[in-house]
Amino acid sequence: MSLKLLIGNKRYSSWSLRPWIAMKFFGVAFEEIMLPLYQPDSPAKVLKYSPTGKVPALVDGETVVWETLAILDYLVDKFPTLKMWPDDLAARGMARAVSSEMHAGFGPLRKHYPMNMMRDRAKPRDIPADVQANVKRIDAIWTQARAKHGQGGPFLFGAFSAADAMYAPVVSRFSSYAIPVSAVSKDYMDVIMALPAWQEWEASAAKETWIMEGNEV
Ligand SMILES: N[C@@H](CCC(=O)N[C@@H](CS)C(=O)NCC(=O)O)C(=O)O
Repeated sequence: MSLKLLIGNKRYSSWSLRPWIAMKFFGVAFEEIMLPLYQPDSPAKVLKYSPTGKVPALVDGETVVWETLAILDYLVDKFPTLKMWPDDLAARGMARAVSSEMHAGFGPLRKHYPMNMMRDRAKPRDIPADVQANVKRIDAIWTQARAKHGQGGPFLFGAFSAADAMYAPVVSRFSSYAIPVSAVSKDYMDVIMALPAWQEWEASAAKETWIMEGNEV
């Protein structure tokens, strides 16, 4: 039975992008079930699959996995040959640490700069101090990962890993809000945004017609 991935609007659903881009990158076949969020009937529709009423959720037969990091780890266990975490123990430890840091943190960035893939990039915003601190930390994570473990390829830990999936929505935010970053981070962002999976997601997001109230286009 094929895997089903429940996701939200591609323009806005940052959490959905994470397992989606990982599954696409690693060639894991799945059926995409897109449920538009923020509509009056959205919670009831999502609750049919996901006990938290949130997306993403992965359905594998009778098994449902929710929470993004848990979904990625389920895929790691189900498809061990795909090597979704780095092989090297030190790299793997750091990849997991920075992925957990993403999963649990960066509240100011998430709150003030929600993902909006189609945002007009010509409208830069002032960056509040708490968001700036998040940006600085993420820039440091990307720079350190690339310097310590990035020799084998252009991604954070060389080859594409779950850590890149976890940070994909940050790439979108830094790009769409024109947030200045270091040259290393800028190069990394260009690599992510050039991925065929990224372009596929972005093309679908561009076709979405529902615009969140109060959100800049
Ligand atoms: N901790 C969750 C967060 C999931 C989440 O907040 N998803 C948002 C969409 S990006 C959602 O479903 N929002 C709808 C709602 O809260 O009603 C995860 O890791 O998957």
